[in-house]
Amino acid sequence: MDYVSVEEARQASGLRLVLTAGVPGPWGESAKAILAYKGIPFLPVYQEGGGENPELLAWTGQNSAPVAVFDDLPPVCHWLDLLMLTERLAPEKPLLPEDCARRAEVLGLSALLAGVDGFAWNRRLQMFAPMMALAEPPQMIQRMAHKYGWSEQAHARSAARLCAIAAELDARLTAQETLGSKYFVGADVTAVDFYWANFAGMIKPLGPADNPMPDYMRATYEAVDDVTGACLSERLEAHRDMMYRRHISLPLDF
Ligand SMILES: N[C@@H](CCC(=O)N[C@@H](CS)C(=O)NCC(=O)O)C(=O)O
Repeated sequence: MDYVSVEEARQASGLRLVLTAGVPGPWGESAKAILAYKGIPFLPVYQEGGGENPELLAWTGQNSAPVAVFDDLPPVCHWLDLLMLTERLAPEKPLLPEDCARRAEVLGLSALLAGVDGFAWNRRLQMFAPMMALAEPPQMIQRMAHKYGWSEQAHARSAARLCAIAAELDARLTAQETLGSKYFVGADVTAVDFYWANFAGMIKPLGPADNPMPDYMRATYEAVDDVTGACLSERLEAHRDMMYRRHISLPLDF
């Protein structure tokens, strides 16, 4: 993927999407998959994972990725605001149901996956742990550990939290099967299907041909303890694969 700098992006109009360059950041990949599904083009903008990213901070008030900036609207960096922006830009391919009860289900399940203290958040705490155990953790890890709530206690409860969320998703799929649906909510694909497909890779990434992530990152993603590994049920994995077959193109490009 060809990235422009923050400075260049600030001069441009239309949709700009700030992404962690060179790696498949799970929140960024979710945003890209949703935008591609909806047919919304964007200009990719460079963020250095774990870096200070001062230009990004000056532009958007924070230094993580992804961030979406459309024309002169305020930058959106939270998964929900980003999803709502895509709904606004391409309402003809909705990923949130109109029906309020179903909409609440999709948003609630999405928050369990993408939100603070959710599945991806807790899996990330686990990924920091080996480096946080070093006498001098690398600066970039210290920075991210601080931003993303790492502590011994938070890490200690991460596997239970991850597994509880995965069990809830598995139960949903089981119930949906009896209704003849392959998706988490209703009969059609929604945002939560996209989040799961992307976040499942934090436990079992797609192979190198589909996901050419750097070796160091693959090693971190694949280092999963037995409890956490067991939460990826066959049913959840099959859902992930179905999403790539039907709705997300491969290989990943980052
Ligand atoms: N703020 C986003 C999540 C963003 C996020 O967690 N980004 C991570 C992806 S691993 C990131 O940018 N990490 C690299 C960094 O912080 O420099 C949301 O709530 O949707």
